[in-house]
Amino acid sequence: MTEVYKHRRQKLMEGKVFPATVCIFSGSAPMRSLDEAYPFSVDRNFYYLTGIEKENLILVLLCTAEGSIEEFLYIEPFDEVLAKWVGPRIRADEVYEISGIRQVKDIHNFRDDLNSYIERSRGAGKHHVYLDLWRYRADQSDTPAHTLATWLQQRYPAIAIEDIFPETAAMRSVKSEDELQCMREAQETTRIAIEAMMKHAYPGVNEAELEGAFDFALMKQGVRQHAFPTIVAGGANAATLHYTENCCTVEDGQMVLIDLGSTHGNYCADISRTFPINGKFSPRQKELYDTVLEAQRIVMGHAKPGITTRELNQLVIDYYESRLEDLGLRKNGLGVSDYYYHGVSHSLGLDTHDACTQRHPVLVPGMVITVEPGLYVEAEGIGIRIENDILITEDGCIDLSAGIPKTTEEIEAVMSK
Ligand SMILES: [Mn+2]
Repeated sequence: MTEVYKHRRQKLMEGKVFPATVCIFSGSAPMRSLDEAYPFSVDRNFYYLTGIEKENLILVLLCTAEGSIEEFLYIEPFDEVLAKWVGPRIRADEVYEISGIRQVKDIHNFRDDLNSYIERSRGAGKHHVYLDLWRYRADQSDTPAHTLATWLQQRYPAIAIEDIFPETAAMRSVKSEDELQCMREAQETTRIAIEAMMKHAYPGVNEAELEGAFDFALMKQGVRQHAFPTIVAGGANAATLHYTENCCTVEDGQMVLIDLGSTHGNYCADISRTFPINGKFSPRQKELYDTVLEAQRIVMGHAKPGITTRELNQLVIDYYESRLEDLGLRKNGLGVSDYYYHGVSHSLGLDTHDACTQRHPVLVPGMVITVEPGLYVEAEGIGIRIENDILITEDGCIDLSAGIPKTTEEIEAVMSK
């Protein structure tokens, strides 16, 4: 794998010329309360370029005057006492073993070193410093990259600070065979855990118990990391798209919507299924369910290079438009947007809503996206979402989630076991 990370770093530096420096941070877990921190989750760009999952590390790539690339990893010094309490910090030989980076430096010298990189390039034109400056919300706290950008701007107003995000996003949005292998593994562990959960279902079960059945089956397979917080939503709870309370009883006759995923090597699966808690679809449930299933089939039939996710979503809207009357849903002036109010696809990878170059990307071979039409009829206490993950190929797509029970017959068969 070392070669994979090396190759990615080389690709990222292609076209960059002296003087230029790239700094990518691994991040650190925010504090939760008193002496307790939130679980650490490595910065996905840092992981993509190094394969290392430790806190407080900085990757530095720089172009030299001679036209070569230098690679450094800044780490915290090894601490014997800390090692006894929370485990060892990474050592230089491990850094090399995982990432292929030979030059390991003390993180305490990072800003002085940065100063010398900038100083060294004096007279050689504008120094470009590339940082991942992605920000999701205006008022979210600064990342280490934002803090560094502010610091650099104050001290070196003549340098140019650039956002590396579009470049890492472009690289990450097309998956290699190694990455796809991880994604297939995540699909398989998710499939096994979903089937375990379906078999565990019974009228009167609590949503939390179903979540527990899924988690137990994942942990039995050695998986501890979810792609995102699991959604288990019985009856009308399913109309709340990101419902995560998972604490209500699911009564006989109700359906339950699950949206969840396992991970493998930090690559995510993102699957939604909807099933009747008593194991048997009622005629009305089946009618609505098959409508969503057909919408998904239509999207998968059109997913190929050249089309955008916005166009795929329009296919769902158009199909629902044609079905609303028959389903008895065109009443009180209600339209499709009252029953379906999210997009059908997003990019999937190291992040569940993966890095993407555009909001509605044009599909290219190697992209992995979700296909997740939904239909939410709150008045009937029914919310349905069916979500599979697909790989875009040269002329169409491959359904990576094909093994996970989906038709009403397949689901009833699993639940009857
Ligand atoms: Mn999704």
